[in-house]
Amino acid sequence: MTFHSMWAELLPIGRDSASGGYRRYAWTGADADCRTWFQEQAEARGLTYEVDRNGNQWAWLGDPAAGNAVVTGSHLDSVPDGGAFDGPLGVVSSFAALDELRSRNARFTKPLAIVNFGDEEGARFGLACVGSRLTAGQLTVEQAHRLTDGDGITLPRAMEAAGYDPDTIGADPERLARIGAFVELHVEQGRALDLSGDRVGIAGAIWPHGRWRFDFRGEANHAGTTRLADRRDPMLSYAETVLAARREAELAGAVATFGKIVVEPNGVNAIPSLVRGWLDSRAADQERLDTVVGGIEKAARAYAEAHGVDLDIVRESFTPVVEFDHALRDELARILGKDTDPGLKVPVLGTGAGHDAGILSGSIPTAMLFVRNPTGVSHSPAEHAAEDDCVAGVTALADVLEGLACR
Ligand code: HGY
Ligand code: MN
Ligand code: MN
Repeated sequence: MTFHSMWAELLPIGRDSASGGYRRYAWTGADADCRTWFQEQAEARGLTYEVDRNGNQWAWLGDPAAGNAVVTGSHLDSVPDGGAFDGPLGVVSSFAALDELRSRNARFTKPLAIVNFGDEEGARFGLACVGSRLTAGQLTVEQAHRLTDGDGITLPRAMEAAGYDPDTIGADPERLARIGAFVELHVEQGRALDLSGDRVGIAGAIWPHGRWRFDFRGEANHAGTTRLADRRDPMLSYAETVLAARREAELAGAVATFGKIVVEPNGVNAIPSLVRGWLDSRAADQERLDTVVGGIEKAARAYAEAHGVDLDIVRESFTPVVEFDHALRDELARILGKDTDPGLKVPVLGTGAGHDAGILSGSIPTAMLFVRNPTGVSHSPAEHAAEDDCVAGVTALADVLEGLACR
């Protein structure tokens, strides 16, 4: 199967016809269809297919127990109305790179595996990278049991409904101990490669980032009959906090986003009783991130007090800065630079986006390849990468896997 035909097969799964975006949320029907596709790809290639205790899918070439395995892959789930590339490009490219290596008659000296990590985006339960966090022991079973979607369905019940056993979830050090290196290919979520004129880059670091929930609680009342002076309107303090987030992020050279909001009772003619907003904030270093989030929290408390509104702030997730393994990164640069002019180096890029490779970097050597995105747009139906660049990404991944697993 070519890159093109695999891509075409995945393309309709979970795509909303009105928005053109993807709604592939963990443990839903669209996710199940993506998983079936993964299993079929594994079996069509004679790979050993397995699902680990956290619901991540694996396709093995060689003996999984032999150790020092080279693993590649990414995720197939999406944000609400996400693009086609964030995640799936890495999984499709992994199968295509294996096909390329087989056509080169590559002689593997180590086991090779392709992985689809579950629930990378956290669109349904609010926490990103659940599959890799559980595996790495960065999310406890108790914490995972408390994850609940917007309809009140817990993660264990959602897994069960999708036909998986939630009683098995938990840290999986034995699995990680089998892996010598993990390389994730991903569409770039910025324009650095477009600006430098390169098709492929290597990841240097991931910014520290997190999600905070702000609950502003006021008093529901009639929109027509309640005097302005008598209101305790949480929407006002929420709105002022959104502006403060922008201001604090600009001051610190960071980013801060309120992208999700729940309003109760959510009636046109009712002053809200609750406004719940989620802050996503990221910065190049921890100190800056602390400054931004601290500034936003302080402003939010002052606005809440001014409007007679109660405020609770909960940090729902946090990922510290990730510096990818320098030795592995240099190895990738050496492999990818060997056929080019020594003056032409593969660019090394930092990113504000989180990835399973970042989560696993605390346990095993990990690295990432980025493929050019001509507009930089991501987490949107407009996300795009040219097919030529995707194919260049497959070749680069095949070169890297050959360099790591065939020596
Ligand atoms: O960066 C994110 O929001 C997610 O982990 N992809
Ligand atoms: Mn993403
Ligand atoms: Mn992704």
